[in-house]
Amino acid sequence: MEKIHIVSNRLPISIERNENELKLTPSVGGLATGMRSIYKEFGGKWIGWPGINSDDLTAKDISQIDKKLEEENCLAVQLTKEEISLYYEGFSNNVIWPLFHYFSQFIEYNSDYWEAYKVVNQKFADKTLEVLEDGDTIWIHDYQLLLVPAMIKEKKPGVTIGFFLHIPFPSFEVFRTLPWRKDLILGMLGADLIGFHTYDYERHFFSSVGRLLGCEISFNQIHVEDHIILGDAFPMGIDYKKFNSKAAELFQKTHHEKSELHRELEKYFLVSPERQLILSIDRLDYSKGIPNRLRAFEIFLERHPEFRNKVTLIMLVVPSRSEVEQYKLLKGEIDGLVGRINGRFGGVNYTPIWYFYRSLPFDSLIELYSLSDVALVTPVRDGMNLVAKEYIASRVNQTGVMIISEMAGASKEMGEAITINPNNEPEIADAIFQALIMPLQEQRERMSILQKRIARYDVFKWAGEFIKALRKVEGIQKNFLAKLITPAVRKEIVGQFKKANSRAVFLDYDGTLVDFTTDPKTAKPDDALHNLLTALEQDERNTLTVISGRDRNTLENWLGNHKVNLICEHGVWLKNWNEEWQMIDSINSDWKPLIRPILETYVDRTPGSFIEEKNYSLVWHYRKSEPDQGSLRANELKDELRNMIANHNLEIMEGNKVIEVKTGGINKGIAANRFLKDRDFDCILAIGDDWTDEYMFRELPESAITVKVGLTNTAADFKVESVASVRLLLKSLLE
Ligand code: GDG
Repeated sequence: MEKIHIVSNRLPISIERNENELKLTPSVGGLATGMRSIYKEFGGKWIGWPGINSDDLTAKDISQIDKKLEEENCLAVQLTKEEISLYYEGFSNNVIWPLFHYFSQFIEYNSDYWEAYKVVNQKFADKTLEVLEDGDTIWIHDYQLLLVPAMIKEKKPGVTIGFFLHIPFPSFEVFRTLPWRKDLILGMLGADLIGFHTYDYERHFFSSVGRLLGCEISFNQIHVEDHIILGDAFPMGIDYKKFNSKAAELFQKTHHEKSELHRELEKYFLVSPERQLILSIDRLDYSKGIPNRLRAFEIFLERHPEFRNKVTLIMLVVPSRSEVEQYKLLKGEIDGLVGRINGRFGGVNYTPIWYFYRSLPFDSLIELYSLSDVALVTPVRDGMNLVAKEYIASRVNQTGVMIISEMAGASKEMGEAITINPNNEPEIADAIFQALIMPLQEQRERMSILQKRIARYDVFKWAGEFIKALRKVEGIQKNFLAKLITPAVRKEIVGQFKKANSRAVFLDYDGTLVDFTTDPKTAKPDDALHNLLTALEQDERNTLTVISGRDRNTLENWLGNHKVNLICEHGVWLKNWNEEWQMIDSINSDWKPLIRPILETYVDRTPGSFIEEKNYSLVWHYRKSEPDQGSLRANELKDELRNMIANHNLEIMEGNKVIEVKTGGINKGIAANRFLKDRDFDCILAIGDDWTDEYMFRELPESAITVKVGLTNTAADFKVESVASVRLLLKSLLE
């Protein structure tokens, strides 16, 4: 059976030493909680660190652990204390975590961390390779293992790999500061599908890939050599039913069956029916905005004395990364704030904040969710935040108010919650007030919509959608590889070409015969190209035509000495090699004064861009501009022009980093077919690289052999990767 293996830093089970015994406990944290519900259905192993240093273990312990984990379908990667300190606390939590959560001031750039990160990632990759069988799929999780996809792909190129990032991916301006930024990106790109919680993180990732590697990205596909990688947003869900039914079950219990916590909480409400509880649950982390939340609660109590004695904040802070200095400092800050607020507003019968610094069992968590009137979730950055979703799922009677930070991925799915900016403490205080006075009817209206949404897109749906997308990318890759010219296909094309007695060869120029340069004027043919054309044109059976968007003068200057026909400006002009230029169709250019000022505005607004004027077209080039800004402006420009072109019989052509406006009814397809009219060829070969060439691929006779340069989708029969591969193909026609 085809299995899916999961790889993550921590296993869903942690091993602890209790006196002399090794004890298994469920791991806390978003990833473990979410994935625990599904991994057994995948039939594979879960590979990860069991949470105990291998230095403290004897060989007997290790075999005992392996046996216990085996029963849970888990496989341990053993890590020493030093590895944990450098790879996990060091690189993962002191470099990537702060960087990806926009806390650059906490980053420790330390090359020892980086070296350890590579070594440990390799350990995870090797452990995974040990259990991998043909046909298996791998799903790797999170920021601690960014290099693992490429490490596995290198050894097993055929395996399908999914990767999911549980934390935000930062904007390029932040990501670029990392010395090892390119290595991390290349590591991730070993995967076939890369998932993020939100579209924003996905967008940031694409922008970093584009800026650092300059590879082709179309829609949500990245092309790196002959590998296609799909990126997409999959907002992680929770096991909704588990939370909802547990909450319902707790309500059914009699007074005596209830836990001590449950009874204590109920006692709190017995004093006065006006009493209300606000809940806050997080791992101890600076990204969670705990101090902001406390200060906002303080402002609220200051502004609303009528709520003192009536509102309590229950704050559960789960210990996490307690070895890291920043976390120790944060703990101190929180302790101080809690003390200050309790000291300021508390009394004999009132403690404003009940503060627990520990983790609680699952049932207690549900009791807190079910009995709190408001959930206060205020992270300054959070990939998703599952606590918010769990609170919603646990509200069996559909009351309760959710206050959520707009910086949490979860806020994107919670339009009915009260959203706040976590840095605006007075705004949070207002939100607390609004939540506490919200009528029950309104609470139910909002909560029922939230519940429907969270219930529908639960953790099973999330994982299912991810796996579905992984299967889809396998299909895309197969399709893509099917068109790529392999040595065998090349041989076949050459065979067909050789058999023919008259052959028409249409060649685009930029991006096909020569590589792009930042300044188009410098993209002259080099000696190797001259020699190649000369060799091809010496064979009487070959009719060569360079078909380009370039203007007449440039092409004639560069290629005039060859026995090559020239078609310019996408088909406006034709020059048979031994004749004068002729216009293929009668056209006018009286529209130019109308369009030029628009393009000029875009030149002013987009540094590095410029206008090229051809006889019958105007071109806006943005290759030299900042890439994101260039494509953004290109889209704006297309929109603006779209309204004008219909009235003037114009056409917009989008080439490689160019937008060209030209008279309608002319394109390379029409031009190539006009050229073929009244001539007889028994083999037609056409090669080109961009959208303007797609006209040619679509409109040439079906028997033509069409080849696209580049890896994006195309109407051509075949693809090659680069100008070098075009030259190789042309060279083999001579053999
Ligand atoms: C990362 C990302 C993303 C908490 N305290 C206890 C306990 N928990 C459970 C909660 C919840 C999980 O831990 C926390 O998940 P979050 O999503 O809120 O936060 P992170 O741990 O930072 O998770 C985050 C997540 O990955 C998933 O992709 O949402 O943005 O930072 O499930 O219930 N569980 C128990 N006792 C506790 O005291 N049993």
